Amino acid sequence: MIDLYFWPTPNGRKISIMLEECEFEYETIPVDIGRGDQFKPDFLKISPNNRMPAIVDQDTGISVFEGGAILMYLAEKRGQFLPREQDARFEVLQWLFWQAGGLGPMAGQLSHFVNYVKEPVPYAHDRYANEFDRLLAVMDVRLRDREYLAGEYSIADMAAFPWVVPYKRLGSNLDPFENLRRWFDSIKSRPAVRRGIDLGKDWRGDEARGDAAHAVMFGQNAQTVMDANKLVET
Ligand SMILES: N[C@@H](CCC(=O)N[C@@H](CS)C(=O)NCC(=O)O)C(=O)O
Repeated sequence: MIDLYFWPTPNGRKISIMLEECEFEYETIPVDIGRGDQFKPDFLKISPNNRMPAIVDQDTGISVFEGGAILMYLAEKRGQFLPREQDARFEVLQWLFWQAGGLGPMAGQLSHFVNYVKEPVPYAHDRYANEFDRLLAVMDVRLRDREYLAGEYSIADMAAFPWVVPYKRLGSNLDPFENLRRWFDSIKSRPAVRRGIDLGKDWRGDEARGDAAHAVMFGQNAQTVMDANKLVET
């Protein structure tokens, strides 16, 4: 049994998709990031970066935070979606790290300047919009001669897909990217992906719209971390 610490955002959905693909038994523990659940002492012990997703594997007692590490853990536990052979494994890992270090952060910042900023900041918006589109083009080129990012369907695809899902809301367009569109439609049609994407879709609430939620999510600094960790037993 896996405990999934989750909120329905692209980073959370990477893991709900993987759990569904692997047919793991799991229990979902909501981490309402607009209400400050990410600062609760019990959660910080599992996820010291005060971010979800995180998991606890009840079978081993191991806890893991960071989406990429969680995907690797689950893939190794199940023996699926991350090949053992070195060349195939590193095909997957390089695209997994590409997502974690590029597509996710750039799309996340673009989302901030599209959805949450109080005063428009055109320079920042354009910087991240161009970067998001550049990364979509990188995927499109990669997918010219292969069905999935690393050949076979893998955790690299599961990591990238939820960050392509909001492309319209982010002001982008898949029309110039024929190969990416094919990849996107193929992943979207997988029943496990649909179940993973739908998890918690009714509980989003106003976490990013109200001023209180905005302050929790975007008013964080070093002091926030120091204060929250005073309550964490070591
Ligand atoms: N690099 C992390 C990013 C996780 C992340 O940024 N999660 C966001 C939601 S998408 C979060 O928990 N935010 C809480 C906050 O901003 O306080 C991963 O891939 O798991």
